[in-house]
Amino acid sequence: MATLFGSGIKRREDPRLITGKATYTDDVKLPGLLYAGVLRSTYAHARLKTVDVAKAKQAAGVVAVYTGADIAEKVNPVPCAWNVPNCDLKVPPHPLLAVDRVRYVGDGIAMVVAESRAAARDALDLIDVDYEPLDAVVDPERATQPGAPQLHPEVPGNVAFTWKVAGGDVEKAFSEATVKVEQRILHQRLQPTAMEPRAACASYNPGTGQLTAWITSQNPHIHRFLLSVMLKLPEHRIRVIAPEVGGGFGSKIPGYADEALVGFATMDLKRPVKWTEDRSENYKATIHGRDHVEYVELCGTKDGKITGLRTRVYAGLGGYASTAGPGIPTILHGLMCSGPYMIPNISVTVYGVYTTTTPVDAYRGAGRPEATFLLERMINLYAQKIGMDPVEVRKKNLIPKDKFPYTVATGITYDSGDYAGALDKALKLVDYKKFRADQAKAREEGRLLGIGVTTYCEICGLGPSQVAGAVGFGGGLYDSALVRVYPTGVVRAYIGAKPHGQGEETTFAQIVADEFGVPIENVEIVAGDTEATPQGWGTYGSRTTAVCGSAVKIAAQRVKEKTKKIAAHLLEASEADLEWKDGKFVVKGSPDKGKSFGELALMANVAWNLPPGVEPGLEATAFFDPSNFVYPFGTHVCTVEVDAETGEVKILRYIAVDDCGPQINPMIVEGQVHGGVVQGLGEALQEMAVYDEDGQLVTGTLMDYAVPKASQMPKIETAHTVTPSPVNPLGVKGVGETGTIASVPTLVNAVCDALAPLGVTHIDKPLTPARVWTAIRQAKGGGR
Ligand code: MCN
Repeated sequence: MATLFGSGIKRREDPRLITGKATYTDDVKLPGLLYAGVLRSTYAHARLKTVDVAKAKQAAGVVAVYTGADIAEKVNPVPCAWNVPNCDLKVPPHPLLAVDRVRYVGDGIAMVVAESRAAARDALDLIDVDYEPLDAVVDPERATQPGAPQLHPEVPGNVAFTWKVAGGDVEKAFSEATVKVEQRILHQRLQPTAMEPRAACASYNPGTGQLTAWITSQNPHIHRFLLSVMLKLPEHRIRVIAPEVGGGFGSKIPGYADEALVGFATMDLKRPVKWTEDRSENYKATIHGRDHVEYVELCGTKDGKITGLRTRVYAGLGGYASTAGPGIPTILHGLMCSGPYMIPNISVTVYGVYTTTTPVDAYRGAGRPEATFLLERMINLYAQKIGMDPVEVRKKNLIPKDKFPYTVATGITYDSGDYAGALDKALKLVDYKKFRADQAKAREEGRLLGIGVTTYCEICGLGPSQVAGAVGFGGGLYDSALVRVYPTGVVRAYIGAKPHGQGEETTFAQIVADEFGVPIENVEIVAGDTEATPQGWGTYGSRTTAVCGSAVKIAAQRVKEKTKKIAAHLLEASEADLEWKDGKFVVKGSPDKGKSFGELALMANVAWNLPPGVEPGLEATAFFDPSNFVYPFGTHVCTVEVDAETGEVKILRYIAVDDCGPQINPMIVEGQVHGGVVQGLGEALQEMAVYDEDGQLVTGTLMDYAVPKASQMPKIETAHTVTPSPVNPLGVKGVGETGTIASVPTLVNAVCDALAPLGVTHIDKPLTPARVWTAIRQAKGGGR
């Protein structure tokens, strides 16, 4: 029987999504439903002198208005759940509604609950807030300098933490090195733009004391826990349902005040309450990503051997520490600063800094795009300085495939890899030598052609729970599956993770259908309801397949072991004499004597004739905790032509060679790579959150925030290599973030390569035509 693992079947979730038959949080309608709206600060930093809600309370249709003072004693602040140790982390309280001070434009001040959405909106305008404006600071480096506005009294200098990791002897490496390069690198702040903004709907049953909350959530079990903390309600009284979620990209991981406020209001009013962001609100009130200022130095020999890397990072956290905020620039960025290279001496210092901006948390790639970008940019600068081809420098420093498991200087151990294999494949696809020859010819004609080659690896498949505990993550990082077989032989797998666009409804069904030899139509994957699914830790960090998929596989195997016992009993054979063939257990040598999975499912469930000691029913649960992270890798190549007159960048070819181990569904993998690359090219070319000096978000609408459009994107050519991971039973690695991680330096290096003859060495991303044009003018000695 042909296996489904490896087959590019169409995503089963798509028909309902693209025909409008899916249920999102905002589609939830309950009898007596009320609508909430949140009044948000229009100042980046201000004292709240008075918040007068009298008029709003009187307005037509208004049922309740809550201020920070009203609820302060009844709820707990929004917790930060990644308390990175050994860095003197300071997490000042983040109240659900501001009490005496606001710290970013969008900080919640009051919540109105009304009979209709319009009434709630109108009433927000009637709230009179008397602000005493304070100075804003939006740049994380400037926020640490003397005289900068201070956000939290308990955090002098706005420095929330100082985190360091070091391996080898970096001082010695730099003092002995013959070649050194340095660069200030900016990872601009980005605004996650999921198609569906955040929403929450909650209903409370005063009889049972049970709260049900529908939330746009990437991790319902984490949200249950966070709600329990914020609402002071026992966890078993809370059911979180994440219906269809229209994309998250990290922004639907954190615990937010708004979701808890909806829970609070429904318990207070004993009527269901719903709140849904609009896009402008989303851009202010939902987390942002990146926001690093880095000072990076790299040293090496004249013949291309890298000997040291040192970076000092100012990582913006926003006005408060978001759920995973402190873990991203440290664990997911600092520890990944060796990339796929053997760099014996590394030192990373990260200052986590509060600024009067929207809180920063995980955004697709979270820390790893920043680490990959700085390495890949520095390697190109180094190659330029020593006059060596940047691909040669990479080849000289890549970790060879026979060195795995390999421990890098930052202390983490990579599982498996064949970095040179992926590089060779990509170079062949682009025909690197020919491109260099074409480029030389084009240069003679005055045309600016460039090529960028990124070799990357990333940490994902998060991860072993023990490590999670050791690095201060406030939860486990195992995952779970309950595989239940019905009497008629159809199967449901209830999973702990919560896919929200990635396609596991299809890929996990492929795993189960293969295990049982049943058609995929007989298998359904259920996710996103804490009442139905076993404890899991969510979909992020490209972990779902490696961790939760492994739990699915193991649970299915357990079910199958039970059916084997029953088959042996019914066939009056010993288990050792049975073999699995074409969806049946058959007696070896007598292929006509067998029991199909369907027959065994029925016998297990009706329990008429079970072997002694075997319980009725057919289901199994597995909790899988991997022994290590997984480290996917690959090489991305981009060729560009730059118009020196306009600064416009035209992408000629984009090639992505990724290795995520054996691919369950190559079509889905390709889709993930495409999506990731497009997101990364958005970061490289045009996306940037812009605050003015007063802390106003200038890019607060889709008119101003430049999300890439399909028409702007190149054809993306994909290829892969297959290097299994030894740390999970499927051998898989993650692929959900590879595109965002690899594409940004690939594009920027290609443009810098194109402009090298003009003397341009570096341009801060995003590479808008204006920036490229200015860099060309400045390199030519002209001004702006
Ligand atoms: N897959 C596969 N074979 C492999 C590895 C993965 O077939 N060897 C498949 C998986 O089974 C799954 C998909 O590829 O269908 C991605 O799986 P995985 O790499 O495990 O990533 P996760 O499911 O954990 O997704 C998280 C990742 C992250 S961190 C972000 S952010 C992101 C992303 O996925 N956000 C997304 N992709 C997204 N895609 C959509 N549509 N929407 C988002 O919000």
